[in-house]
Amino acid sequence: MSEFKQVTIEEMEAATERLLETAARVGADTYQVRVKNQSPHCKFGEQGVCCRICTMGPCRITPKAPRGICGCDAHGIVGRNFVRFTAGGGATHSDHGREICFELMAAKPEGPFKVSDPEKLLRIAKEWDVETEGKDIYDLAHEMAELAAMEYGKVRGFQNWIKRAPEHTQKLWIDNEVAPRAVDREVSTCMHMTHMGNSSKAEALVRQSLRMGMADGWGGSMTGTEFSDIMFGTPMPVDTEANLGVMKEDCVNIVMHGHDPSLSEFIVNLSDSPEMLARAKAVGAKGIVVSGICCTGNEITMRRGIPMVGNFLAQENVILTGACEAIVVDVQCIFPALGPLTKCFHTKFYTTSKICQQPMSEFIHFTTDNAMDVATQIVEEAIDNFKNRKKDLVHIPQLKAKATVGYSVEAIVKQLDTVTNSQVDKTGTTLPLIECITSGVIRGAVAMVGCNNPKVRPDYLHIELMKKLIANDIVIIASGCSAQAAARAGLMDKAAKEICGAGLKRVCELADIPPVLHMGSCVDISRMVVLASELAKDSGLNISQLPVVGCAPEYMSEKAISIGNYVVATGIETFLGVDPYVSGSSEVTEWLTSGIRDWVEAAYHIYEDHDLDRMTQGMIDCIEEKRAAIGI
Ligand code: BF8
Ligand code: SF4
Repeated sequence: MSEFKQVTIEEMEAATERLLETAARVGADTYQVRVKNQSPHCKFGEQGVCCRICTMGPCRITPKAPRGICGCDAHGIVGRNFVRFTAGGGATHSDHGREICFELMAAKPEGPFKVSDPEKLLRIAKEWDVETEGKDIYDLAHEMAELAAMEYGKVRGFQNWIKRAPEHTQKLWIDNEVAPRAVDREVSTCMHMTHMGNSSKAEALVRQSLRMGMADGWGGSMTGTEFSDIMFGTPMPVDTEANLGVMKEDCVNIVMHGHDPSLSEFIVNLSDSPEMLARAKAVGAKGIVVSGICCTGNEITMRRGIPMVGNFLAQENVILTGACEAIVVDVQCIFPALGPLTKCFHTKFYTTSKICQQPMSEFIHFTTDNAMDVATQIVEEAIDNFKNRKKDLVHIPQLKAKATVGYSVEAIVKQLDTVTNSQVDKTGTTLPLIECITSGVIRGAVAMVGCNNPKVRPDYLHIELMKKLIANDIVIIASGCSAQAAARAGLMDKAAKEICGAGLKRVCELADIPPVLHMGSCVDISRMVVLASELAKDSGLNISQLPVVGCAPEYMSEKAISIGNYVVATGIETFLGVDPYVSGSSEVTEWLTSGIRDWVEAAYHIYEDHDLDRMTQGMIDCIEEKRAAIGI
């Protein structure tokens, strides 16, 4: 095993500073400049007490003006804003999942969309009581994709996936009216409830926010995850690298950004082809490097070992290297700054989805009918663009860390099978992990998720929280930009066991895993709630009794709040390092941080000051309290 090499936050910040010098040279605008221009932020907006739901407003709540023109108070305004924030996130994740269903409907044995994991397809068909006997696998795939898409608009009943949760949890959801109905219906209900003159009661608004989040996590996101696995393969451990140094100066660099794994899969395949390599050599490049940012990056690293060049706030840095021939985006988390920024360099900026159309980009509509043509055009044009580099602008910071990624629930269970040495057959279960937890070798687990955010020192909380937690024998499962922060810092290197507590270090050695497990993209947080459900079923405990917490220390997006709502509603205490614009209402805050515990056995912990030590201690205390409560 090689020696552990961490990449520090200071090294990453120094690299960014160097790239900002290039930005200044070419007169480019960057987020660091725009943060200054936007500061200080509007206090009404920050507290969530501004309403512009009707044209009698906008109304802003102050001590002198405690009600809007219609009479709505701060609790109603904050609550309505929170519902709409959640609906934005839930709709976004879920629509991504729907797109995956349409792609699976177009799958054919000859490709390009194929069934890569027929075993998973059969397993889900059985779960959904669909007859599989004697059916062609592609016929079954089309039937299942159709059924999954119908879930978005089903007239009656709850999302199919909730049957995966322990019965106790399902009952809580149904009894407390947070069990998710059709995804589209929950989005509509959010918009209807928050129209002028409808709900203004904090309790009702918080309840609908949870149900909306549930339709995401136990609906659209789970569909996105599971059906992507069927099409592109269920992730298994694979070695890769992370940070800006994965780009190579003597190669054509193509960066994939966004969330949908489809186009990037084809681009990865093509970039390995002899024809494209020959084309690259012909323009003087040694090869082609495809790397990823944000959740598209997570999807292709988990399945293909493609390196992660950065996360959300690194998207401008990639272009500032001067060595990016093409940045190819699909949907979500794409800075509208990329258009103007790429124009300062030779970089081509491709938008490919009608959902994400941006000025100063080249729009090539990617569909199931033209998938390979689009991928070919982009790779060829990127290669041909190599010669247009402005050589004096090229600077790739030499920061790079090793990572092992690909820990789907299936991969974790398989990995655990290798360490089972007891008489009882525990194959295919989470029991070995439960034993590590009950014996105290591992104290518990934290699910670290979400974005980075200039309001917080970017990536600092992700990385430093994880380091402190693993030093305290707490294993981390991570996804989204949090996972990429960990990978860039080296925490997904198996050698990172060196900075773990003795117990976790031992487990990492025995199971041959890093202490921070990459579970995928943000829609893959659905994997985390499935894992929690499996742990609960295998241990006989309720999810809320497990020494497991969730944490989004630096999040910025509506999607993250939708996630927070389903994680908490699943029974997992959830720590936020940024206030979701609810501080303006004591009632909404009280419901979120305490009241909802009566419905779902968990609540939020909001750390508006995003203090590292307080957050670390808060999570450790929560885990230890849960251990004490079950007598371990
Ligand atoms: O869905 S963590 S910045 S990339 S929203 Fe976006 Fe946030 Fe990153 Fe993935 Ni998730
Ligand atoms: Fe103002 Fe009420 Fe209209 Fe909101 S709904 S803008 S609070 S009048």
